[in-house]
Amino acid sequence: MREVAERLERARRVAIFSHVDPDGDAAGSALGLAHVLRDSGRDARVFLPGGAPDLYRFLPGADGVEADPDGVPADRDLLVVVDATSPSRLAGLEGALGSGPPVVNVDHHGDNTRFGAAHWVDPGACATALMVYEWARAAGLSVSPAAATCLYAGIVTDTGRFTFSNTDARCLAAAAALAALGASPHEIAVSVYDRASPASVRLLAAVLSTLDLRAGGRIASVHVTRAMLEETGARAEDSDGFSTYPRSIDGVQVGLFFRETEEGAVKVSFRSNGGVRIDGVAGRFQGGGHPSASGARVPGPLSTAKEAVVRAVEEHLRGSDG
Ligand SMILES: [Mn+2]
Repeated sequence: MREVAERLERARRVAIFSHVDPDGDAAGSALGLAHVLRDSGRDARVFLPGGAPDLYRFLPGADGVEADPDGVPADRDLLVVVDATSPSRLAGLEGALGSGPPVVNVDHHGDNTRFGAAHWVDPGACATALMVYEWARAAGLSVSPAAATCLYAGIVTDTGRFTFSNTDARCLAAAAALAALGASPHEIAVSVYDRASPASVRLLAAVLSTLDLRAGGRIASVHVTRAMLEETGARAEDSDGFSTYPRSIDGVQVGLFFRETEEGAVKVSFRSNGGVRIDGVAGRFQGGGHPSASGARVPGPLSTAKEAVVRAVEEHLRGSDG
């Protein structure tokens, strides 16, 4: 942490980047860091691939989020990448790194490639937003209600509302402190979780009807196709939370969620129960993530991708049976 902290302290004009398909922690940690830096007299710009996701537009500062830059903004003296395991996760932003100012890498994914001039990777942190909060406290910097709101949002979403196995005393203590600093747990929960459109509920019904149980009920999967999005009028991001359903079924050790992308590839979310590690299987498909929550992007079509992934998970479960 120390070298990253020193570089942040010296920086005056910072650009902050995060990963493709920005989730609550990507947006929350990037915006929270930007608030803390600005409140301590720095200039900070936030870049997210595709801009701020609709779901996180309510976060203070989301209006100012910029999409892919044309190269590194020339006046920056430090680039900070948050919540991204490798530069390839930055998609269109990847090209902005490497030629310009030094990069520091702040992340909580154990499989982070430790890229950048300095890195701070803490797999024990429930969210990158937690790390940003702890850095701000250690540096003696103030955390405004706006910053607290962004950082809390990162923590609550990356812990599945404080239910995933990464939820621990450290993360709850930070959440409590952020609430004391002005984050509203209720308003954030309503903004993120209680805002289903009719189309998104119809999409959920369609997706759940694809439920497929394999390996004697130890593997469960559901999928969403482009056609289902068209038929229901839902948006791709409306399915963001659906990966939790297959895993929640009694007896399921691995839950899979397959999403057909616009380009014809298939995004796979891996979720596991009961100490089954799933990040290695995601890694076989050039993906990665956390031991019980990982992701990968697999070539289509959907049926082929699904069979390949299910087979790999079956093999993995047989292997872990010893
Ligand atoms: Mn995260």
